[in-house]
Amino acid sequence: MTATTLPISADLIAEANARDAAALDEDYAALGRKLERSGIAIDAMLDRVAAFSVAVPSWGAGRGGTRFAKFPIAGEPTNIHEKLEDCAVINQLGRNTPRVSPHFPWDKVSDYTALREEAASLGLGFDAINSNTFQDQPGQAHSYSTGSLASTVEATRRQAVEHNIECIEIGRQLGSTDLTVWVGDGTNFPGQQDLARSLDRYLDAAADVYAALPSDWRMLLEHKMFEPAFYSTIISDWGSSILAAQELGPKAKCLVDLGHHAPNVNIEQIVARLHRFGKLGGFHFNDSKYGDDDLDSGSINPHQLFLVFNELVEAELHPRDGFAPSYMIDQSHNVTDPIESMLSSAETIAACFAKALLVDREALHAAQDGNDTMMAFQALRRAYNVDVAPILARARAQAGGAIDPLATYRASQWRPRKAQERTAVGLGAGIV
Ligand SMILES: [Mn+2]
Repeated sequence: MTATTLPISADLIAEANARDAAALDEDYAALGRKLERSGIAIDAMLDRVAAFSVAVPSWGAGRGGTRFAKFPIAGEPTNIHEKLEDCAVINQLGRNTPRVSPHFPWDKVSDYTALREEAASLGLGFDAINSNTFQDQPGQAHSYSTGSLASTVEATRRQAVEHNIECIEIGRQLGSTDLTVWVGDGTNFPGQQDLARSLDRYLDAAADVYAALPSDWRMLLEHKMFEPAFYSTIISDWGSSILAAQELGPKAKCLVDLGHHAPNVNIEQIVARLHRFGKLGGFHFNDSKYGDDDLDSGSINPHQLFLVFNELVEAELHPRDGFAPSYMIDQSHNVTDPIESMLSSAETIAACFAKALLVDREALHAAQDGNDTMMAFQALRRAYNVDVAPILARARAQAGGAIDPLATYRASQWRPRKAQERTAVGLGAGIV
């Protein structure tokens, strides 16, 4: 058992909580009385919320960028060790992000057993492994400039397959059980590639990766409509994703990134459909206004996030084929401190989960079956309108986290302290 040393002083958290405790007790009691009138025991909700968690991506700990620029902040992490430290800060204060989803080759080290122990010493474990065949690395034999798993070049496809297999091997050492595969393969011009044959090549190569999965692993296929390819993308939508997952086999599931759809698509319906066919594997949470904006979860459309969780709660009540979706934040923090964004986002995600739990399912189903449209809608609206913040704060505090995570984080002076210790990151552009 690895001894745990968390990065923020427990005394500082305790002092901050002592200031906020009386107000929280009052708010929690008031909400408890309100929920009790609807037959809901707040402590049971608290237990569900306390058990909820979402993974954070290692790359999310650094400032993201756009195609145009990146504006680093002083004290940003520059390697996986510093990223783990920052992720530990997020989990220590928020208490609902105990796992980090690493990315290879960005997070490569020479000793993964040591990395796993290092994470454990910070109170963290590892979530899904993300492979990367959407960019070239120094010294790479074959370029991915015209595709990876779907490349027309056999040696390139083999290289992409081998990279994914290496990711599985690393993941085994880190204690992961999911491989998330997103490929940028696609075309920028009509006629550039044969749309049918390129999918055949992808499916053949993906089957080679699938064949290397250990028995308890899953392969999560992440679709995305466009970018970097702007005419056609190989796994562009949930339809392509579920067809590929069905062809690959039971360990292949679909991963829904909230930003990877056409504008105004009904994502909660996609969630229900994927679940219906036992193919809902996981989520990348973020928000968007125009495209794959990778904005903070719930910052633009928190209602959509609530409706997604409403489907997830329904799915949990009617499980099919091992319902165990993996939840991860996938955002690009261009103008905020990534720690603050992920603290705020994890809270928003947990809040939408809590609100979905509050839906009176009996009333909802009765209204649906009786075609009482307004009352069905009101069953959702009543839950959405509840301010669940006291439940989230109580869950954090009872686990040793902060009642007010952002204020406590700022009081800790973490970033200014790290600015003194860490090497400055370079300028440059690039979406991560
Ligand atoms: Mn994603």
